[in-house]
Amino acid sequence: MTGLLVFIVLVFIGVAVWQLTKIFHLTQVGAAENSEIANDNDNNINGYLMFGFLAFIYLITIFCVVKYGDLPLMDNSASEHGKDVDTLMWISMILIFFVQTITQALLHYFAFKYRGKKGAEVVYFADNNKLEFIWTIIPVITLAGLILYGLYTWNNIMYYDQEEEVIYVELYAKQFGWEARYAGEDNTLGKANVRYIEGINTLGVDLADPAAQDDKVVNELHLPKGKKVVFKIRSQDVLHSAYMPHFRAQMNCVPGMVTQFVFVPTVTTEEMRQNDKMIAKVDRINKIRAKKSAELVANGGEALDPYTFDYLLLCNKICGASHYNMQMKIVVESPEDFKKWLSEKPTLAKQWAEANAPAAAPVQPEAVEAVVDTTKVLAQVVE
Ligand SMILES: [Cu+2]
Repeated sequence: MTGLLVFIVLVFIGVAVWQLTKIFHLTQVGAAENSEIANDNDNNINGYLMFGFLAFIYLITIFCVVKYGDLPLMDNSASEHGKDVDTLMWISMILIFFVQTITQALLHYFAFKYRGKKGAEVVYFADNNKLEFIWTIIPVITLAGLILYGLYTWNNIMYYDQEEEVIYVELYAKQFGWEARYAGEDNTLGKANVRYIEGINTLGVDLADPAAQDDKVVNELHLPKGKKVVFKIRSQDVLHSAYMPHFRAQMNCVPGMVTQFVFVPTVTTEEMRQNDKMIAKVDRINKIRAKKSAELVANGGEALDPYTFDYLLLCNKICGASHYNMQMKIVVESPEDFKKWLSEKPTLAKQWAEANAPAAAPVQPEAVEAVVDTTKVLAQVVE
């Protein structure tokens, strides 16, 4: 709040100074040459400032690459197709970096070279076919190559053979959280519709559907290493986006339709925790947390727990006030551990039956009183 007030005050001071200078200029009318027209000195200053700005954008780029270059996820992927996405990303980034470095230098150099000079003549020509052909055909070829390569990669990622052995998992998004449903023994997800949402059946599973009888709903996503997982993605309310950055996977969750993503996880959570780069990242996060903890403790608060790495499913579409906190933990483990974990989970049908079982008839309070009264009467009789 203080920051905002200081900012507003500074803006007002700026406006006041600007108005004062204008008044000052008005009082000078006719006194000297018209200072609104740039002279050679102004043009020279602006020409050199162009080089200054060029140096600024180069320096800030170098600074960001050196200081934050290890933060983007561009290697270390934890899925089979991840390497393809990373390669595509690297090619795009190198290309952009190369083109941007050259074009920015040219842009600023020409702004300097052709800065205003008194008496300079301008050469005018309407068009130049050769030039236009060159600067159209180069981007066309480059972009077409990138797009075709991207499409090819995307189709490879999304394709799976209906006959091969896969695990079906449903991801269900809603404001603001995730749930997952496993298809069970029959490996077929039962039908679901938002109209069936009731009580503990938060996904709206059609419990009359035979395929739904062995479905299991969980709040933590477990995946077996090396097995192909087909995600069927739904949303209850608004557009969300299922984003699993470490697996290079992202797909929109659209209310009223089922979207899909397929991948094979290749690195277990434990293995990723042992990865050198991941260890360095976790250390870095914990250093920041330790600093924050010291601040919190100094102000009478509680220290933060140290961070340990976990895969996450995040929402990557701004879907409302708590969007930032819409996440679910993902555990990648050996197929044996995965089987064991899943077998221990109850089916939704069983949970539903338990939650809706008719409760035992409660004891009526009047009946208790009547018993007490009878005891009293009996006691009196005995006396
Ligand atoms: Cu969301």
